[in-house]
Amino acid sequence: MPRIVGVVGKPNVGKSTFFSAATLANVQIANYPFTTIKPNVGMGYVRTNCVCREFNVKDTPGNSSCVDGIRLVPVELVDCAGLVPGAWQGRGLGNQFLDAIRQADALIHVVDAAGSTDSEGRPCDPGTHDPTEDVKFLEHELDMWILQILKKEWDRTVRRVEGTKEDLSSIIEEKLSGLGIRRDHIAKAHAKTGLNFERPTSWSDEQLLSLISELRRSSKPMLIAANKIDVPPAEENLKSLQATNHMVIPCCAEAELALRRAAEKNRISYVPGNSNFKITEKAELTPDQKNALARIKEKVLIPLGSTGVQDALNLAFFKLLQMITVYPVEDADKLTDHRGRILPDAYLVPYGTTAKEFAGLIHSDLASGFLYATEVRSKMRLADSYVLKDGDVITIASAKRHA
Ligand SMILES: Nc1nc2c(ncn2[C@@H]2O[C@H](COP(=O)(O)OP(=O)(O)OP(=O)(O)O)[C@@H](O)[C@H]2O)c(=O)[nH]1
Ligand SMILES: [Mg+2]
Repeated sequence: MPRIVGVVGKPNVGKSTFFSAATLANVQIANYPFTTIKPNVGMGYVRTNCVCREFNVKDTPGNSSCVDGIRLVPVELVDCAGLVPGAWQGRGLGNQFLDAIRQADALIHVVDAAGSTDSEGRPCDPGTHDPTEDVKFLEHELDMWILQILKKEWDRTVRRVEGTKEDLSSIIEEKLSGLGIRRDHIAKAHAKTGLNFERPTSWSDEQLLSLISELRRSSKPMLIAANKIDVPPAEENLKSLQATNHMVIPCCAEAELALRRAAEKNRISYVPGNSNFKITEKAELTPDQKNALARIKEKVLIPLGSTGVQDALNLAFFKLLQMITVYPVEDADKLTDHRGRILPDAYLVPYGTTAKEFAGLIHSDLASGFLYATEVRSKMRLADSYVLKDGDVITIASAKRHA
């Protein structure tokens, strides 16, 4: 199952700018709240060191691309409508926001680190709004949303559970499956809170809320993109944002968008996530364009090492979702598929995926006829239950061949 990351936050913080920089999709961006109404879904990329350098081959990627030994693997992103306090009760574009978030497996919370927008996303003087409030508020909104759904007929349900010894986890799963909350999330939250699932009538309101917060943390893990870092008070706010116990990535979505657009027009060469770019020799830049690029270098790339957008995407998939990159090939010596392409595909799979499960992700026939898999480096045969490692290059022997 491909994983989806949601770009979330209050209005006017730069979510669509971030999304557009990551996907190069043309979406509406403007300095007022509720610019985005319908969620935008698009394809971005995570970057990882390609194994082509280690094997010393020139690869011919199919499902991904490879630039200077860096594999860019496609991932799905959703740009959500802005969330305002009370969204769980339908305030603002609450319903659109929450609907989009159902499908998300992890969240990049874009925060206006400069504090230049109030809690509803209206522009205010930089430094006058405390961005840590936005972090607390978003989590509260999500918790209230989950609580509202779980609470429906809760009292009756829990009494029944105790009477009939039904499994409470299954009931919670049924109630919350529409929010993307699965069995493993419930098990994690259960273990974390230590609540007695056989006696839910004994839980206090606080205990129920603590379960909900844990369900949210496990089903929608979140990191913070501290955006508008180019606006002076933003850097001062980083420490307090870090104190909220989230990964915080300083970010300038606007700079990333400018660099990606300039690269698209061949004015510069730039690999997303790099700490530098190069102006193309034949590029005819206007003085304004030159100045803008120089400013990005001086204000963002040199002090921060990158614009932060790619770092946020990578951390969302590799750390929050614990994805790894695996390269399936058919010929272990040539590292090719049946069409002769070298290291054609890079698959992102969650850590814990076994060799046989991986076969099933490529093609169901490969899994049903699964004989064995080998790891190309060691040439060792792997058991069905072998847990794949990041950077594994795998061949799969199957009694059935897929087309
Ligand atoms: N200074 C600065 N401004 C930015 C940055 N990123 C976005 N902006 C500006 O912030 C404003 C809002 O950007 P959007 O991307 O439309 O914000 P949004 O969060 O999608 O807003 P809604 O769709 O209304 O929820 C625009 O004027 C952007 O140009 C940044 O990194 N630095
Ligand atoms: Mg938007």
